[in-house]
Amino acid sequence: MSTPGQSPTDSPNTDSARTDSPRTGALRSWDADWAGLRVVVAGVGTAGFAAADTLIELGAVVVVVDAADTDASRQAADTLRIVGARDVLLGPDAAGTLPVIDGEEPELVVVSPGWRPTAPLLRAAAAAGVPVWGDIELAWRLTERAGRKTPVWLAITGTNGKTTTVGMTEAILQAAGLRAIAVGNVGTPVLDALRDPVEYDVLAVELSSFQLHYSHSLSPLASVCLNIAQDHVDWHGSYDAYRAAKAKVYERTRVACVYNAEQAETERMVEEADVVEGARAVGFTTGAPALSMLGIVDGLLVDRAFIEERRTSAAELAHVSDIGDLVPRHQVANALAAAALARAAGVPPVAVRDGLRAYQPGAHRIQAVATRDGVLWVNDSKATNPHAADASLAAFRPVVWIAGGLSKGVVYDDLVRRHRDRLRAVVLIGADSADLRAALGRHAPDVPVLERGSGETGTGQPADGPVGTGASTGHDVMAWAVSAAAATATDGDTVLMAPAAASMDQFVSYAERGDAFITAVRALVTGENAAGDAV
Ligand code: UMA
Repeated sequence: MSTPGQSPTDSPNTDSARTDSPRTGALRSWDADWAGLRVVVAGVGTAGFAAADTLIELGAVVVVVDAADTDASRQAADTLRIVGARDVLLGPDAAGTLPVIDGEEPELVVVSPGWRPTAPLLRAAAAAGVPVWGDIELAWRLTERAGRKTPVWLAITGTNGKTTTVGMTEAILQAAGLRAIAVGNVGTPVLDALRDPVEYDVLAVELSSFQLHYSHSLSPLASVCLNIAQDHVDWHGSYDAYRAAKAKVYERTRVACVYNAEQAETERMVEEADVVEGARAVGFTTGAPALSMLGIVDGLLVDRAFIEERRTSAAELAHVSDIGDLVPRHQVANALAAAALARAAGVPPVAVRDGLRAYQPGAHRIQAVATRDGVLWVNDSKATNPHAADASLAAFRPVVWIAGGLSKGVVYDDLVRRHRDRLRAVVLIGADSADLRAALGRHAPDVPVLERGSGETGTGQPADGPVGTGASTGHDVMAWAVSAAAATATDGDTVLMAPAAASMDQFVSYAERGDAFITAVRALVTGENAAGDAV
């Protein structure tokens, strides 16, 4: 870790766009001079809507663009026009160019996280020297506001476990009597929390690699990168670029950079980060903790980082059973990370225990759905990459594995090699799961692979084409997959839907994919016919 006399605006950026101009550089609080600022907001989804709405409230001149011309985008556009957007432009053509505002170039682009840096509009902004911020950067600049409490930020990223960890952090902070909320990638934009009549003490902010890429001056109280493995390589262009985005979470941290002591890569990120003078590196481990770490001793979560006598003793925080029954190791790691962030914010040990007891895990993460004829059905739709699927596959044996979807450019060889011995069969979903199919062919040639319309095969294609082309719906796909798995699984097996891929090729979201699985399994168990077609 180093602490140079660097100003926030000099921070490293991972693309060629500017992060500030003299005008935007002065915008560092809600009360700064936002009036009349010409801003293009890219995207009218959750993040873009919140950004546009906020900027309009601040008096900026806002033009919003979105490639989608759908009922949802039109509805959002109508609302923004009513509240005072200068213009909302929908459709691929509109989203492909940088619009002028009142005959002049925009002074700022605020981009939604799903937009790739290579999008033509962003390239045009970079070429014209217009600063590009994400909605998180905008929220950071608006955090200070006269007459309101300034909430502190706890920043959480990682390839897996982010949503669980922000939820646990929120629960621990609330158990300590703080007004705290989980925001960011988890679903509620930070900007919504800042405008909430509730004046929050602490924001537990889940940050995706996309959001970090477009963030430039965040300075959280404490930060963590839970773990890192291949994901979103297609968006970032390379694993190194993905890693660089994740590592930004530690920049300018004020009190504690929390790292995973079992993953050296995260510790290296801390060492490389420019932090505020006095910030400490704090590790977490599912083993016994060294000095300046949180860890596990005799089934207890203990703290050797945030107590005075840390050289000689540890403070008891909670029992592993406070996290839940049958807690997998990665869940213990998430709880330790959440505890470290909350302790950095001054929370007492007892609140860690109370918060972990109160925490309700989110749906779609290793969720037991039903047992029928000795077969356990588990929904892990949230396993959108190999690293997440690895954790859930490791928890069961033998497994009928429902997998496939948008691979995002990752490789499956290690995952298949590690788990081939526990696989009874693989049911492939996804519009194009060629990468996974090929890895199965290379490393698990004896494991039957079931694909729609092709019976048992290692090479077949879905008979009725990708969903979304009018042939069938995501619910049909999942009903087929569940029925194929039911025909294969026997007493003692687990059917695990942990796709190791994103859902958007066949479903609206991982939540919809998980709901489709639950619906199909419940129909199977109750004997109703939910299957779109027979195996
Ligand atoms: N759009 C374009 N052109 C593009 C890309 C998108 O016009 O090149 C438009 C789309 O038509 C759409 C809008 O932009 O109308 C969508 O923007 P978006 O994809 O950034 O999504 P939002 O609705 O703004 O939601 C975003 C996050 N989405 C992504 O990062 C893809 C949400 O994370 C987040 O909850 C929300 O902001 C609030 O912060 C979701 C996600 O899938 C859950 N995250 C990924 C993950 O967890 O793996 C990173």
